[in-house]
Amino acid sequence: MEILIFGAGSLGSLVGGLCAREHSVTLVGRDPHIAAVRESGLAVEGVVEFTTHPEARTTVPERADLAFVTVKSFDTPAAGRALADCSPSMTCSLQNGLGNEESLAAQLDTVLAGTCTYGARRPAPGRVECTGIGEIALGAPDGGPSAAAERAVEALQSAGIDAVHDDGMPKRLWRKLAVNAGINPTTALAGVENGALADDPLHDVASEAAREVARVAQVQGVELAESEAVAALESVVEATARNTSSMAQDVGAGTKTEIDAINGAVVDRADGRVPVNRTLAALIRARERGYAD
Ligand code: KPL
Repeated sequence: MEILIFGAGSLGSLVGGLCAREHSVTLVGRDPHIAAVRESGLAVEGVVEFTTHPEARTTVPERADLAFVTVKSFDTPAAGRALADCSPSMTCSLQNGLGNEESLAAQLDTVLAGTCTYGARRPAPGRVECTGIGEIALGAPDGGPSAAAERAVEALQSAGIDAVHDDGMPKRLWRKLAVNAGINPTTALAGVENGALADDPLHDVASEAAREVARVAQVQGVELAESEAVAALESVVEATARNTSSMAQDVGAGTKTEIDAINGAVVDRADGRVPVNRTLAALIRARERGYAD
């Protein structure tokens, strides 16, 4: 199968590297990483170790059977426009936040929702470290069976990736949103690793944000209990205790965050009943406005 990875950051490079053990893979991203992969291949390190030689480009190729979108959520509309040029048979979002699938579906046919719990880090151009084996779940964005998701899961499994087809993706996406809404802004504002959220008072703030997400999900018809959202948050805090969340990395580097697709998306769908998410979104946006100073 021709697999295209749009966004060769840490997660995209890891998924692309693992897929390249079985499929023809094209990584689309930015130099200097792409130039390094073109020159010497992609070194996958950590829990699994091998070097592979996917095609590496800064623009999309002519065709693809399956595309994974792994860019930041604010770049999703541009990803959809770029991918429209090679019209993949199916496109799957493996991103943070809500709204990515709708945005891709405005440009592309057969869009799938996905989540990934593999851990990845990109220590240097041309290298990606697998920090933990996890699972990729794919399915129709609105739930229900999907023949396309079955085909995509088979392609991942044939490359040795733990992958499942989930016909309940809306709940999985809201549960992931609860985790990100709790962990990402609190770690970014406090400047701490994820594990710091195990203790009060940060635990209180993060778990209340997750509870609010569960309440909004319920209003949207998704049966996510508050206790399940908090349990998911606590298990990710424990499993990723030594990680710096993506938002903490963005704030540390002074780059744009995914606040709009995470806490901002909760506020937009909530009609004013989410004071913790509203406060966290306002504080992160204030930090972003202050970057230039
Ligand atoms: O998805 C993540 C992120 O940092 O964006 C978590 C799960 C919080 C891991 O750090």
